[in-house]
Amino acid sequence: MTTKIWAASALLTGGWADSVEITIDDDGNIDGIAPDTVRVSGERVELLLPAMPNVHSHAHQRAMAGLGERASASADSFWTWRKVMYHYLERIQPQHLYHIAAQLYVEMLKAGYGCVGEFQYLHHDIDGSAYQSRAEMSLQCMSAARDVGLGFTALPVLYRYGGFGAAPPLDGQKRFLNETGGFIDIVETLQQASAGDANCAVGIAPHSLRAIDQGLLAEVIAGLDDLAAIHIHIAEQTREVDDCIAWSGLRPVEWLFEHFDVGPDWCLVHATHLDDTETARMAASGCIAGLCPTTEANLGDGFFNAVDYFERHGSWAIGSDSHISIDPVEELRWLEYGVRLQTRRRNVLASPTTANTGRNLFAAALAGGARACGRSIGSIQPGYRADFVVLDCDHPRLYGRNRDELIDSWIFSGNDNLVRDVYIGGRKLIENGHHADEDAIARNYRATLDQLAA
Ligand code: NGQ
Ligand code: ZN
Repeated sequence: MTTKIWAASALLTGGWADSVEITIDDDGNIDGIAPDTVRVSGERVELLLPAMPNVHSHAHQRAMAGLGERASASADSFWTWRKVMYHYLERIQPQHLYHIAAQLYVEMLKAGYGCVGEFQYLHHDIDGSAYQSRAEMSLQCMSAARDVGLGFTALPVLYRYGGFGAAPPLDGQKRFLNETGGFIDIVETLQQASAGDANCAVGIAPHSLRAIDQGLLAEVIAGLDDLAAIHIHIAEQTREVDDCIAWSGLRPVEWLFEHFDVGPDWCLVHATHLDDTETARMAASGCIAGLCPTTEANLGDGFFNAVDYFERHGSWAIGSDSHISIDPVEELRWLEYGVRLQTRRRNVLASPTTANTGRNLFAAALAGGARACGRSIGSIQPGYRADFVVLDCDHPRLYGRNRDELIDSWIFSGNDNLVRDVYIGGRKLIENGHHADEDAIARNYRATLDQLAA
């Protein structure tokens, strides 16, 4: 059965269109788009936008969001937060991860995210031994996404060392570790599990330059086919940059470009500390900067070099990372507010062709996010997934606004959630702000937290 949606206004690949009839095929792909069409049948919506990809998530951290905010005796930092996080994940077992991820993924859908890049590194049992399937934990995340209906790009994490120069791993990292063969097994298991599912893709995520060495990553890349994307944390903290220079004489992004063929299928997550040459190199390569402004603020990372990167037409995307905020609005807003506070100017991340800041940010994050997830999403055009968001245009924040103003007002005017409905692969999963299974999922989440606290 073919589904039809009729939108009074829709943001298509080429720009705004009115009275648009969208036909969706049985597989959940957009089949036809007919602007200026009188509505005959199909569900009527006011404003239809592509759903936003969320390119960076560590699902397990959803359960500890807010628990890293208590000052310790020493000066708190990214690294002290990491200790708290490592301690928290010590007890998480597969069924816990499933319920945490299901809750998280419902929250993502409700916020208007349509796909998640799950950067999953909690592979093994508590003592570091492999589960019966090495892919057990990543499969739990994949199942949660499929059950909830969220698009999913699995990014199983390659993790082998505790620091630059093949330093031995820390005790708290034993659940993360794999050699080449074990890691390839995880990726291939995920590829088999998702074969034929148009809502799923599989890439890889070397955790960071701290966690891999050149030979290991080269071997893994050579040993795998059909990867949706390669994601890596990079240059997030100044200490990481200093350690990289001390080890190799090169800055992290510099090192990566010298040793790997970084191109449009790479997503460099955070990339907070770039010099001018690195910024230019990233922009020219076509890789995606995976920006997570709320987590980067929360962890005290610093500011991404956005002004220069935007001037150089660099690609980028957003992620909710540690899940202290699950909201594309907040990520886009804080990206712009960061540069306003730094430059003491306004509308800094608008562009010569798109003067409306919110619209410019939204469109760029859709395009970069789709590519970083390695899927045909983020764009309303034939052949792409029917992943849509419908906003509540009667809400006082949006009422009376038109086209680009709607997106600007959504992103820059307040905090209540304006996402009314969300479709993934043509299925309406969020209706009037609710997911059909949200109560059961929330109950399981609470029971999981009780178990972890016991
Ligand atoms: C992570 N998260 O792997 O969850 C990291 C922290 C690390 C962020 N970088 C740990 N936001 O980088 O070693
Ligand atoms: Zn991360």
